[in-house]
Amino acid sequence: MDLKGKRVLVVGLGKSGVASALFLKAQGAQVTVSDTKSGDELRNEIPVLLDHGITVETGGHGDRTFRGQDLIVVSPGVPVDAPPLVQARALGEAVIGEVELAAQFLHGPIVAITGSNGKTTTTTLTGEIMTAGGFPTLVGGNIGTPAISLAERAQPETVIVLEVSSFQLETIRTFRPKVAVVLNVTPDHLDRHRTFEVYVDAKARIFENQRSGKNPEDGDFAVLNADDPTCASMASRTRAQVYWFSRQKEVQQGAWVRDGNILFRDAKGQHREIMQVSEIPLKGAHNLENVLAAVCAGTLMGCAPEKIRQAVHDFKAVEHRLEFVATIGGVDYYNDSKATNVDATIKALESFPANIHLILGGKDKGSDYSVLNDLLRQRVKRVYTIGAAATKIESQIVASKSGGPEVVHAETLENAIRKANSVAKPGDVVLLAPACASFDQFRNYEHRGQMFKEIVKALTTGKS
Ligand code: UMA
Repeated sequence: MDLKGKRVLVVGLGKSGVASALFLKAQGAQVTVSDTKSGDELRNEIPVLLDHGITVETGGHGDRTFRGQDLIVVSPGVPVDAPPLVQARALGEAVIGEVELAAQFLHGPIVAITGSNGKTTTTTLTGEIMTAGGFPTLVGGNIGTPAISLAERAQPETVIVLEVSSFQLETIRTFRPKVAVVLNVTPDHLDRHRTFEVYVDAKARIFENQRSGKNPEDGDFAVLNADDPTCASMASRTRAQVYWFSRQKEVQQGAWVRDGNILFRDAKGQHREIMQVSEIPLKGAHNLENVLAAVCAGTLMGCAPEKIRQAVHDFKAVEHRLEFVATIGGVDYYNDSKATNVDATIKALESFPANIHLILGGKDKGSDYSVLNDLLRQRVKRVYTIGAAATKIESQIVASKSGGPEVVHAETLENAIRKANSVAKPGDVVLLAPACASFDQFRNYEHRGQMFKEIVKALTTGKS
């Protein structure tokens, strides 16, 4: 892609937009950036762009800004059906996402990881496995480092491990992972995708440009969760060789568990032992799935079993994913702020047998919270609702008089933590696994998790 002298519009001025605009400018393009936020809200981002000679439009997307562009690069948070984009496409203008832009400039093999939950843990772990295996490796994507920001540092032999979201996959064209991993697919982002089918279709685009290759070694690989029915049904949507992972059954090709051991079987039917399940330092069955997926990706990329074992063994939980924060008066506090959908909350609840004080709520994404009811009955002592979704959650979860937990309308995170702290008994767990996005009360899920940790740590100091 030759960008010299081309007129390029970047839509959205978050992390992806800033990184794309600076990259495009460095490639010699004439760059304009457009964002719906006001200039004041974007006061931190604007100066660096102006310094680089980039034109900035704030406070809305002007019709005329979108006309006559050679290329439009959209940020993942911008809906594909936003009116100016629909109009631009109708006029024949090229509209791509930031990940597609990156794909044009990242020449090394890409390991792309998607799924409704577990993406960040699996991406980070796969990056560490590749590094332990001696491969030059860069990690980025939805994890928080825009893929385009890796382009400058990436050499042709660099392995690029990317977390990719359904939003990012919606705007690809040529993006072609050597290894495409789909961890699981459960309802999420229905406020944007409208239906589960549209969401699944977006995820399945990870396979769109994969190739079969004459010999098994030349082609691409798809790694799928054999225990997740939607994920398993995606096998028919790739030309790549399919490898499976399963925590429940033996697989023909891929990674599975036998007698507490993780095994990997290759295309020739030969299997080898990778490590024992008991050596995994992460809590929860979902993390075993994440490890199995990373074992597949690492092995398919050529990492030796002992290097994989070492990387898994040394792995620490990623921040905001079932992260242990503190024990106060015998009560354990866990931050799972990244549990931004109902399925992630289910996985968090499954990680603790009982006595949970659960903080739920935030910005609703069109979710059905009633699917939490069985686990709420079995494992949760009290629910504390916060944020904009509180009333909807309260109307859908089972009431205490019907065998459910007591529900406390706490409104804010701080209030919820303090109320939980005042009643929790030694052996209880206070868990932030909110099943919602954070944008009603926080900048993002990291901000929410950070606040959780700060408030909990203040309790420690208050008590000592
Ligand atoms: N904006 C517009 N017009 C619109 C909509 C938004 O101008 O119609 C502007 C907003 O005013 C804002 C900017 O776009 O200034 C935000 O863009 P963005 O939402 O794409 O945010 P980025 O900072 O670029 O972050 C994005 C991902 N965010 C989303 O997909 C919502 C980040 O994933 C990702 O880490 C980053 O790119 C780098 O790749 C976050 C996320 O929440 C973690 N992802 C979702 C998830 O994991 O569930 C998909």
